[in-house]
Amino acid sequence: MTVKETIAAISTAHGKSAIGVIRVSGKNVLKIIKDFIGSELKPRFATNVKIREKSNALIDDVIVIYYKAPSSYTGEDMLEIQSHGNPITMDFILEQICDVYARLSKPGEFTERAFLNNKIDLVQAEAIADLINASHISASKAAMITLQGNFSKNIELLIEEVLALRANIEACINFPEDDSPDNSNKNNFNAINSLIAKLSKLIKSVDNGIVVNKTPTITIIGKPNVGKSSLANLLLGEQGSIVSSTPGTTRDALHHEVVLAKNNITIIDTAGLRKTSDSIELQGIEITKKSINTASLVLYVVDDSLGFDTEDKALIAENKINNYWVVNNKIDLTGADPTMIKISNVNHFNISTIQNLGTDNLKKKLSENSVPDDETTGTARLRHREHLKSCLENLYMALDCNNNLQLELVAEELRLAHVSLVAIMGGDVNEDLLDKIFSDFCIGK
Ligand SMILES: Nc1nc2c(ncn2[C@@H]2O[C@H](COP(=O)(O)OP(=O)(O)OP(=O)(O)O)[C@@H](O)[C@H]2O)c(=O)[nH]1
Ligand SMILES: [Mg+2]
Repeated sequence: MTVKETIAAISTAHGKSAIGVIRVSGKNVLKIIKDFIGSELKPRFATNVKIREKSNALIDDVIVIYYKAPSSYTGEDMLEIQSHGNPITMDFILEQICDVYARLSKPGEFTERAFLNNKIDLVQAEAIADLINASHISASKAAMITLQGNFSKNIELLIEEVLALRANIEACINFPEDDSPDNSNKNNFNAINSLIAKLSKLIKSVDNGIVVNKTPTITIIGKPNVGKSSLANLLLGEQGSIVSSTPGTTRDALHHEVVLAKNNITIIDTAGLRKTSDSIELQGIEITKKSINTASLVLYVVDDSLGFDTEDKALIAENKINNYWVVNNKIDLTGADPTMIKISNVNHFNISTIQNLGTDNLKKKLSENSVPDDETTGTARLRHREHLKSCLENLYMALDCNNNLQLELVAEELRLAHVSLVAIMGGDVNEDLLDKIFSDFCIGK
C-alpha cells in the first residue's frame, strides 16, 4: 500500500440537503480524529460528535465513521463526516481540515487510490464511474455486474490460458529435445483456436456492454417544417426548440435531456434532411447526419398532409438509416386515426403534436424501447474493445505462425496478446490514461 498526501472533499452533490458527506483519506486521518474531532473512534462505528472551531464555537453536530486501513474504500485510513447538508457548514468543516491536515482532492482521486492500492482493478474503477453516471436502471445494474468483477474474472481466465500456452511454447523453444506431446503443432492450434472462440464471445458481450452504458439518444429528422421541433418539445415537456411556420427554422442540432419513464434520454432535434444548395442549410444537414450516426433510434417525421413520399424513402436509404420509426404528424389536418402500425418491420405512428393525438402511443412505445434492457453482460467501454480486438489480431497471427511452424513468432504474438489483456485490467498503465479515466469522476469519489 502506498501512503500519500491526505486528501479531503465534499462527496455529496453541491447544494442544500438533509445530510452531506465529507470524506478524508490518507496518513493524517488519525491526527484529524485526535486533534480536530477530539474523540476516540472505533473503526466502522458511527459516532455522534460535535465539531467546533478553534475558538470553541460549535459548528455542527455530526456523525463520523473511521475506516482503518486497509479496510476502507481507498485502502488508506479514511474518515467520513456526515454533517448537516448546508454547503456553508460543509465548506467550513472542509476548510478547517484542509488548513492543517489535508489538501482538496482531485476528481476521482479516492477511486484512483483504491486502484493504486489494489482494492479494485481498472475495469472496476471504470464501473464505479458508470454506476454514478448510469442514465437508466439497466445501465446501473450492468455497472454493478462489472463492479462485482465478472468482466475482470473473464479477462483473468484468458490471461491464465494465454500464459499457460506461452509457457508451453517457450519451453518447447528452449528445450526442443524434450518432445512433449503438449507442444505439438496440433495442440497449439487447438489451444489458440479455443482462445479465439472465447475472446470473440467476450467481444460480443463487450459490444452489448458499451450500448447499455451509453445514454440512449433519439434523433428527430425529416423534411423542413414537418413538426420535428414540435415533437422534440412535446417529449421534453417544454419549449426547448423554436417552432415556426418558416421552413428551415432549426439549423443546429439541439440536444435536450429528457426523462422518459424514469430513464434519462437525449433527444436531438435537427435541421433535418433535404436536397439543397444553400451553404448554411448544408452545414445543418451535415450536423444532422452526425446526429443520425450517434442515435440509438431515429424518428423520421412526415407531414401527414403531404404523405411519406419517394423523396423520404430515398433520404432514408441514402443515409443508411436502419433503426428508425416513421412519425406521421399533423393528422389534425388529414383526419387520420391516431394509430400505430408496423409496415415491413418499421413502426409508423399517426400523431398530431398540436392536438396531442396519438402522442401517448408514441411516448409509451419510446419508453419501452429506447433503453437497452440486457444488462446481463455488464458495462464496458471502447477502451476494452480496442484491447480485446488487438488481442484477437495477435491470436490470429499466432495461428498463422503456428501453421508455418514458426514457434518463436507464435510466442511473440502470444506475448503481445497477453500485454493487451493486462492493459484492460490496468497493468502497466501510464499516468495520462489514469488522468483521462479518473478526471471523468466527480470530486469526492
Ligand atoms: N396543424 C398542425 N401543425 C403543426 C403540428 N405540429 C407542428 N405544426 C406546425 O408546423 C410548423 C412547423 O413546426 P416545427 O415544429 O417548427 O417544424 P420543424 O420540422 O422543426 O421545422 P424546421 O425546423 O423549420 O425544419 C409550425 O407552424 C407548427 O405550429 C401539428 O400536429 N398540426
Ligand atoms: Mg425545427
